Amino acid sequence: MVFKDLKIKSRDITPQNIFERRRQLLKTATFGFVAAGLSTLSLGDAFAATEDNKKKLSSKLNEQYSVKDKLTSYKDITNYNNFYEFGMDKEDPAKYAKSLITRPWTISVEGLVQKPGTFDIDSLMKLSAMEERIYRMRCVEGWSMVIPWNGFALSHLLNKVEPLGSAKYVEFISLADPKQMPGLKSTVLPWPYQEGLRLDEAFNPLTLLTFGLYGEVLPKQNGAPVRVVIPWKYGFKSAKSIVKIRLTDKQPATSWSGVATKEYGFYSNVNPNVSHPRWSQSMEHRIDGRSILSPKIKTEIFNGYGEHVAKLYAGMDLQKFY
Ligand SMILES: Nc1nc2c(c(=O)[nH]1)N[C@H]1C(S)=C(S)[C@@H](COP(=O)(O)O)O[C@H]1N2
Ligand SMILES: [Mo]
Repeated sequence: MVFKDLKIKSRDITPQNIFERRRQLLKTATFGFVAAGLSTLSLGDAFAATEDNKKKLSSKLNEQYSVKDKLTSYKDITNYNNFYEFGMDKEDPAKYAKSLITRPWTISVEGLVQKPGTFDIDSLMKLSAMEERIYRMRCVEGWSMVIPWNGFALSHLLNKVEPLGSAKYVEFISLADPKQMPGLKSTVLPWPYQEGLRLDEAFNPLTLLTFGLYGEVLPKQNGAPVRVVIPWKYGFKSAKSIVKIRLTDKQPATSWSGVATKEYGFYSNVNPNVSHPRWSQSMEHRIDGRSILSPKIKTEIFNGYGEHVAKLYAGMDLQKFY
């Protein structure tokens, strides 16, 4: 029986083991069969001792939008974070985001739309088929990760509310609740955390409304219960723990460009040719298990997603619109 070897002792199983195993199985069997098989296995043991928010998500790998780079480990993805609502050190979100309450949770979608609405997170997750997308993520600070996300194109939600012809931008607003988020005491950023995209960027199929990673619902430190992921832009564009999405006709203000306009432009496309005012952006340190002494790798324009997104910026001076 093909699944026999999956009955390993639970202490030997990490979410990553299961994920890798599942991907191998997916290559040799049809998806429905594997999904049905997995749900009846004793894999539950592996998760029994974990938090209830570690629920598995079944999703299908989207090969067209996935890279083949070596994955960053679950441990690194969930312990080296930027989520200033929970502190400024990379280890802070893993330590303090436990206080985030992710149910009940709603997103309101409003502004220049025909059908504004409030979406409950659990029904929102069923709006479209969940996909797995393996994306490169590049932080402006010079490190990068390769993360298997779970979600579906943001366009599915945007289409549901029917944007008006006058809508030109999409604004994302994160939760800002001082009772749950100790980092709000700091004035390093204006709260709530706010980000934005041009409407065509928001509709690009790569822009992912994201509910999980490594096949499980998002850990709180990664922006539970719902965030966006925009892989051709620096990480800070990918707002976490979103409560509001607003369609506008004017370019929205964004938290980071409010603090340092020269350093964090509205577009923030990954671009090795446009330096941050204080450092070069031409190289990156890939966090994927290699030694920290190993050489950095070259950063690619649009983080390597040019074939999908370069057309969005045809004719634009990307030195000016950084
Ligand atoms: N609300 C909110 N969203 C946020 C941030 C934040 O501080 N607050 N940090 C951003 C930055 S700088 C990065 S690099 C990514 C990190 O996402 P990750 O921790 O899931 O890797 O989240 C982005 N989204
Ligand atoms: Mo970042």
